[in-house]
Amino acid sequence: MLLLLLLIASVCSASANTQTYTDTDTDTYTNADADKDKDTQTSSQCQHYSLSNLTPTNYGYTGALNLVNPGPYGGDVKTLQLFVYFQTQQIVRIKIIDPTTQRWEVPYVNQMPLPTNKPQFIDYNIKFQRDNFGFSITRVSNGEVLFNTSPPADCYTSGMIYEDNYLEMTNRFQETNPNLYGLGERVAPLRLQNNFTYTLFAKDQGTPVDLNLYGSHPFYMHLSPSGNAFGAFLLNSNAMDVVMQPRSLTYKVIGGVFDFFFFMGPTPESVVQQYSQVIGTPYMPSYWSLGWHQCRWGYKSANETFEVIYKYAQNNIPLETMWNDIDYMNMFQDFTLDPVNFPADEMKLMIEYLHTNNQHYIMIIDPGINTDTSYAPYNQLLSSGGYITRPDGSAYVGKVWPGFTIFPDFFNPATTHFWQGQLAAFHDMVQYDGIWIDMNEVSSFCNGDVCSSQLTSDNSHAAQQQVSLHSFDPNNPPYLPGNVSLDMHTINLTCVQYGNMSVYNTHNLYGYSETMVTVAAAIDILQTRATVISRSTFPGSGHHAGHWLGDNNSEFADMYYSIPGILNMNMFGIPMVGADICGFGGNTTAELCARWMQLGNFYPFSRNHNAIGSMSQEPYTFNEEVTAISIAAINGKYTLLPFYYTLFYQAHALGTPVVRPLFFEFPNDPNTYALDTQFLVGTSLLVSPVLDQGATAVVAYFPAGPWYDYFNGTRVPDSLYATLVAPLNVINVHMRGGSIIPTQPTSVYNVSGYPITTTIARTLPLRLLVAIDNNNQASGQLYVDDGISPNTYEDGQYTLVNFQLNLKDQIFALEASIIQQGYADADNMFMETVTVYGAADPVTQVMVDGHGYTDFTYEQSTQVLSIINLKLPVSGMFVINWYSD
Ligand code: MIG
Repeated sequence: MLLLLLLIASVCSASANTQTYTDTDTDTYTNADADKDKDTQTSSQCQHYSLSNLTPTNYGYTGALNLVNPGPYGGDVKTLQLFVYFQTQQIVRIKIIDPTTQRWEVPYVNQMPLPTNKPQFIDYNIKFQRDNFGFSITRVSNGEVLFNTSPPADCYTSGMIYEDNYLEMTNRFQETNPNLYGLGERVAPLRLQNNFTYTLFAKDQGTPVDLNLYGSHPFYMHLSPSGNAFGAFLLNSNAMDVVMQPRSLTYKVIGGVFDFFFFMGPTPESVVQQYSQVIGTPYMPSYWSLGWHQCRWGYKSANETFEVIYKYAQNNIPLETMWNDIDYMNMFQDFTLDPVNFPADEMKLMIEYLHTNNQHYIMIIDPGINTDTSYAPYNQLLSSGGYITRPDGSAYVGKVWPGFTIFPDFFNPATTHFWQGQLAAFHDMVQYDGIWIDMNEVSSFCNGDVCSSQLTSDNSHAAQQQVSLHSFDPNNPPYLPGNVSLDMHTINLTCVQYGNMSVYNTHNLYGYSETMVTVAAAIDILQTRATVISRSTFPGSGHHAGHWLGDNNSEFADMYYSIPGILNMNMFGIPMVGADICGFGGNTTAELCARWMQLGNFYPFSRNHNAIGSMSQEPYTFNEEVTAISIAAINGKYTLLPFYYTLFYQAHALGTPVVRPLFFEFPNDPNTYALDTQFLVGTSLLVSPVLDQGATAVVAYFPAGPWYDYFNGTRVPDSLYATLVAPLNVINVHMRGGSIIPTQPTSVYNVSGYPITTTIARTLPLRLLVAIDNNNQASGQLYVDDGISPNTYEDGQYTLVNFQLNLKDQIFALEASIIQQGYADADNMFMETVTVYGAADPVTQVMVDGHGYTDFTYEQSTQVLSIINLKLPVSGMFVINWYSD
């Protein structure tokens, strides 16, 4: 023992040869500060690589990394190549590969081409530690170190390890217990723990807290003590652990390459926007998909499904989309109908009825194709060759709802053709409007080759062969992320996909690949935007489709967890997201469901969904009170659709999240850092739901305001925390001073006999809500297009209006200016009401486009000004003035 210590000490003291590389030739690019990192140590026990030949290139740097000490599991790569790409002023990519042997790299996801030269300005400074290799990234504006992989002298963090089946890299933090977010998908509070190991590996499991779930998102955001945000994305699809310690974060990845994208922000919003430049901005959803969705597992027949539609209408509850789960299928086989309970003629009538009323229909599709030899899709998939195989080329057989199944390989072009053909043929029979893809982790009721007692002898035989052929077991690699065999509830990771891709590498991409293929097929078949939600996701999924958070339970705690759940997905570039409203597993209660209907109608994606065997939870099943609360909640969402849709335009055009945590807007306010019981819609609406059973009040946090009650405009007294009254029929929502939001109030237009849908809602007169801030200003936008055609934004077929409020010479001026005028129907949309919150001085005069206007009311007690009976076309500019004389 003593000898060992002496040895380490002598090795350490022999290593004074510290050097930090910076790009000294190009001072514009780096604030060269060569010898700042004095705590460098070489040849220590934590050294694995040294850097040589660091060379500036047109786009950044390249260099060679040479192995010094091997890592723990063997197969260390002797020489690596380092690339640093200065992508944009705020984005730098650092990639480390084996130049002699091609390793697995994630296809499709990265949308950012390699730079050919450096940006003129950059916000980061990259430094390298030559011996005991590591790199660090510093924010130029304030010198804070954002990411630092250089091991310090005392080796409390180790250098990079790069082996055949194990990659390790540690980032040490400047501060202790930093504020970190992301690393999903999981059910967890918003702010990550500083002493915890997070596993990233797509898995079908019933949403246990803190464990890895359906999607894998190796992205995190770091909010520095300075209030600046930074993002790190590791483009890698292999299973990994991210080990959090108070002063460091360690990636432990079982394959692929290190391919990092770093985002300088500096605001949290800009970090997400920059991330979206790499993974693709969110798709533009169909307008109708923002409406209200009703689903459940366990609608036993077309009749029962139709009854739900009917009861919605009877109770005057808006219903936009009716869904069916796997119940509709014949023996759970995709692309079939149960001939007894869901006969084709009844389905046709039901969907025609829905369409006549401007309503929509979506059903589930699972990936597994049943190996029933009399089932045509099976034979077609077999003959296409587009299925996942064992290493010997034979079809891999797992088990899902229909029994034994093979799995389409969505990376195979033959499968694209197969899938599109099936979906098209099925659409001839069932005129669906969107597709719900489930079980794509990919989920199997087997654990690899162990399929319970019904396991075919074929499978176990193949399994034995596998193990004897390879000593390396991909299902249980030497480093095992999450400490659970990787083939649990999924297919054998020895399987192979198109082009000899190994499922060991592609597992996390199954849902992503199915999403891309399904969305492309849906666009082709429907000739509209695709409305698709997928359970398994990966970075880039949000570029194509939406997501629901999976199998929660009908518990108040699960309702709370839905908030960090939707906020995380918005950080991951998947803003079209919601949780199963009223809860999936277990029995809900009238109280929980009422609260959840109110909260859930602020999710971007609002769907009530329930498990088979649980008590019914459609909004009309409880009592009149819950029915009324639900109608108000859904109308509330429809009223806000112009606002939500504008937020989706901003997401699509700029990568902006639709809903966001409070720290995004108040990054210098530590009270917001762990706040996940409230959230913001856009930057303007603060939602503060009741999350506790029996509560009739909620303590809400109010960061710097002013804030106004969204519903009646009264100003919230300036204090940090307020106890808000919240009887069962109330959800507290506040509007932030400085914002302007477009609405289309629906509740007054409840024409009986016609269920309110988004089709009707979007024809109603508009109302502008203006909330004045402390500088007497406010601003906002309205985006309108036809809501359904693909590429309206790309083709300029939209109208975009900016609203700006200013005060000049005691006169307020609200101006609408047209940014883009490409949607002809905007001429037929009219602004009818302008409501102003925080009009402190009594308003006596109003002018519209320079003419005196008398149709207004001013309420002194609430300081609300309402200008009514206007008829201002959305496609035209206008100026409204008001003042006291
Ligand atoms: O093994 O299709 O998350 O929403 O209702 C369960 C039945 C399969 C899981 C989905 C859930 C859906 C259910 N599915």
